[in-house]
Amino acid sequence: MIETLFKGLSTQTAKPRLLIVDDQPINIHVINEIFKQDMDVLMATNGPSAIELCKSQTPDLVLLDVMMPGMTGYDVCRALKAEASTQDIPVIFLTSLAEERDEIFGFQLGAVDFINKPISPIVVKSRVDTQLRLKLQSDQLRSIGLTDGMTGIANRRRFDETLDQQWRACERDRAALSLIILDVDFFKDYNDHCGHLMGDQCLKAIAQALAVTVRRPTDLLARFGGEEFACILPRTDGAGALNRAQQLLKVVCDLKIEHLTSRVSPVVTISAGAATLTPDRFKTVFELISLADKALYRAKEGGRNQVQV
Ligand code: GH3
Ligand code: MG
Ligand code: MG
Ligand code: MG
Repeated sequence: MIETLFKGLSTQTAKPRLLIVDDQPINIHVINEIFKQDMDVLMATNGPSAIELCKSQTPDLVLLDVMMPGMTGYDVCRALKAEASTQDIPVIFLTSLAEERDEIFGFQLGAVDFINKPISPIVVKSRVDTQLRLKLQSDQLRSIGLTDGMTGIANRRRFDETLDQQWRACERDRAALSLIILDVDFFKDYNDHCGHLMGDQCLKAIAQALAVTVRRPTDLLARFGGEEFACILPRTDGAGALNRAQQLLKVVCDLKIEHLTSRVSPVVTISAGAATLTPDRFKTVFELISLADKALYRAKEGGRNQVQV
């Protein structure tokens, strides 16, 4: 369950994934011997395939040779740091270049360490372990910073970041982007009648049920505000969003959480507003949020426990 709630963020249980880049297969072999027991090792013998592996496999650390034909290790590092999806992967240069200015240049490009060949296996292992520990800590901090503490789903910050990213991606691909905003019906009355602790339990149960339903890897469910949730659906048209919103209403209803003071149903229900836009430079994400918000308002006005678009 936690896996699904944290989808998109790196998991901490698997072996660390290390990418070794060197144009000499014998060098790769020597380093692989040090790490193959404890790590999931990936290998590349040139810059372009190293970059490709970073994008597709997101290693936790890259050990990068500098002198390679065509694209140098410096070029690779520069490319990784320029791209959002790879810029947080730590890079350690491993090179026979031993001049002070080479080392300084490596750090200026964003490397976290610089090791000279010939290597001492135990020193390489210690330095890699240190950087992996730091990487794990920063992944954990990032994950905490993007997660809602009470429900375990994405928080508002992650929602905002993701909506911006998906807006740009859909604009580039001329694809539709849908947004659903959901709000618990008569939740103030639920709190008043059952108490805030039960109210919290209710919100957790709703978040879990919604999270199980939002399954596509590019979709994101987030806690939007107090008792409001939002669901980002990239590459989804209006009909798809309506369909998904109706599903979300149903799974909450099916929880059958007793709500004796609701004026719409004997169990807890939610209302939803759905909106769809194909992003372009004349529109903004705020328009999409505002459209979904207005639709939610109509769902409330129309009697609650319903979807409006
Ligand atoms: P409506 O159907 O119009 O949405 O009515 P409502 O009562 O749900 O709306 P209102 O905005 O008046 O009340 C929202 C309530 O949600 C009030 C607030 O105390 C409660 N709430 C917000 N966040 C939390 C939370 O984290 N835990 C609990 N227990 N209650 C929360
Ligand atoms: Mg080389
Ligand atoms: Mg509300
Ligand atoms: Mg409400």
